Parts: sequence; structure tokens; C-alpha cells
Amino acid sequence: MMGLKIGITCYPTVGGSGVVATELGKLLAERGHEIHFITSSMPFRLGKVYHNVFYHEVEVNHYSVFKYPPYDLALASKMAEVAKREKLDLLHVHYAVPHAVCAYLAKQMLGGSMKIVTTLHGTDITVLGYDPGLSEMIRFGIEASDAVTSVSHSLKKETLSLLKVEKDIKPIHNFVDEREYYRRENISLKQAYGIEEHEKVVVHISNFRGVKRIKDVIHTFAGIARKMPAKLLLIGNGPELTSACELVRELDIADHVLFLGKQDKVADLFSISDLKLLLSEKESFGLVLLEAMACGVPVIGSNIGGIPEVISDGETGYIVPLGDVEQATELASALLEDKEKHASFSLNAVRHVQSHFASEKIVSEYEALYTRVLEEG
Ligand code: GMT
Repeated sequence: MMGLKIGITCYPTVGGSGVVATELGKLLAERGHEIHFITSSMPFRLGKVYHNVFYHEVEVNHYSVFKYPPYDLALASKMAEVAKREKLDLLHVHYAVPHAVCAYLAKQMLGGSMKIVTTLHGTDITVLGYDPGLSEMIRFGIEASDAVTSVSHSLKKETLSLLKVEKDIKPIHNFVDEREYYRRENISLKQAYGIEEHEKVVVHISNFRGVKRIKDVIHTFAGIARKMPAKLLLIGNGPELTSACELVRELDIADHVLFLGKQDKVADLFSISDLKLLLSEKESFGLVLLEAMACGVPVIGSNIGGIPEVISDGETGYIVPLGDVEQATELASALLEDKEKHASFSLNAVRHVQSHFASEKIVSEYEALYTRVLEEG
């Protein structure tokens, strides 16, 4: 395929959508495309220098006439400027609002010929889509895009039924970079955290928003810790962190829970973990499940959103009804106690990621979509 010039806009510093957009940009660059990140700050996963990856910062001026600094207008203007100067073939934006709407504005500023690909990640639909003040705008952003993808079939279904859009939405699952996510031996890290060799390690990573139901994670772990020596790694930061600390104290399991805050090199932490819990009430995909499985960590997730598309129930982990802490505890304990079963789940998890979510496969799907959009003229 001929090298394309692609603009990418995402929220660069937080969350799975920023990770996916950045990783996609890196892998596209490695395949010979020229990538222009148009974002408010440097994408945090960029890692190294690429000769064909550029970063264009969106600067928002704080003029006193504006009560609210106009980020959306600054972004649209930067998109138009970069697209014109660099002769971009298309803009790939992550999130319908505001990014698809800004891209549409940039397109109009350029005379209407630039192509827009929009990827829906979840929060733009499953949270913002329910806000009557925003839903029309989200629908507009979707319809105005030349192609729209969703990170799961479930998100596509929810978008179609909630927003009644007519646009064809193509589900393209998320992926992980296999060069970063693999299991490595790291006994010294375990020791450094004061985790004994015989202790089981349960892990949860999120932005600690209400939708992640951290309390269910803590209650499930408390049940596990009553049955076997175990530690819980809580990784991340967010609004529910304080109440999570309180619950840990109330349940008298403070000696078993390590709050690690935000961490970048999570593959190292997955490599010392035996089980990952993601018991959210909303999750369009659950990228962390993929990251954990790629590192050979079996996962337990709730039966909502895109989670059942990621976990192979009874093979790479388990899917439990939302809020069913008892079932999660029972399945987790049984798996952690059964060495043979755990080893086979661990192997299945790695293989499942390789066969369904390989970066090669997923990036090719995006490339095919770009080609189609550009051929449509
Ligand atoms: O989960 C979050 O709160 C962050 C959010 C984001 O915008 O980064 O994640 C969404 O996109 C991820 C990448 O596609 C998905 O793996 C997450 O499931 C999705 N979050 C929700 O749907 C709540």
C-alpha cells in the first residue's frame, strides 16, 4: 500500500482511547505512512523518535473576552492548517465529540474534500450519548464522517439504537503491541513490593471512575483473601480512590492491598500478577483485559458492553453478571487454587490475543478502511 499522510486526533494523555490512537499511529508509521498527531499535548505512549511521526500542538489562547477558552475552535483551526500545509489524505479522529465535529469544521474550511474517519471508543456514546444536550451533536459528528468505526460490536449496537444514526459503523477491535505486552520474569519486583512467593496476586487497573465499580473489585478480593494468601494491586488514580481506601480499611485488608497510583510500564506489573479483575458497569471494550491476557494473566470481567467480545468465557477467564461479587469470588478462588487450570487459562489468554487481536491484523483493517474511503473519492 502507498504511504498515506494521516492526521490523528485523540485525547493523548489519558485512557484507552489515547493509548489505542497513539499505538495505531506508531504502527502505521512503521508501515511507511506519515503520521501527524494534532493534539493538546504530546501522546504519552509515543516512546521513541520516529522520522515520519509529527506532533502539532493545539494551543488554546486565554483571551479575556472568552469566559471558556475555545479548545474546539483551536483544534479545528489547527486541523485545517496542518491538513493544508502537510497535504493530509485524511484525518482519523478518536471520539465523536468534539473531535469528529472539529474535523468536519476543518474539512469545510478546506473546501470539503478532506476525508474523516471517526473511531467511537465508548464514553462518547455510553455516557455523553445519553445527554440530550449533546446527542444531536454526536449524531451529527458520526453522520458527517466519511467512515465510522467502533471498538466493539456492542458499541455499534448501542450507538445505532441510542442515536438512530444511519451511517454504517464498522466494528474494529482494539489491539496491543506484542513487543511491549508479553510476560517477563521479574521476581525482584515482586520482592520489592513485599509480596511472598506463595501469595496470589490480583490486579485492577483503571481511572477509578464510578463506572469501574472499584468496590466490587475490593469485595471480590476480600473474599479471595479469606481463602488464600493474596495481594491486590490497585493501579491508577481517579474520583473513587478515596472511597476505595476507606473500604479497604473497613474490611481490614489494608495489609493485603497495594495502591500503586498511575503506572506506565504495566506489562511489568501484569507479569507478577495471577488474575485481573474488571467488574465495570460500562465498558465498550476493556483494553486492559487485552493487555493482561497478552501477559498471560487470566481475567474476570462483568457481562456488559464489549467485555464478552474480549474474554473467552471458561478459557481465558470468566464473565460474571454485573455486581455478582460472590460468583466472581468463587470463580477467582477456584482458578487461583487450581495450578493446572490456571496454567492452561494463562496460555489460552496469550493465544487468544494473538489470534483475535494481533496488531498486524487490526492495523491492516484500518489500512483497508482508509483505502476504501479514499477510493470512494
Ligand atoms: O474507560 C475509560 O474510562 C477511558 C475510556 C477512554 O476514552 O479512553 O475508555 C474507552 O475506550 C477504551 C479504548 O477503546 C476502551 O477499552 C474502554 O472500554 C472505553 N471505556 C468505556 O467504555 C467506559
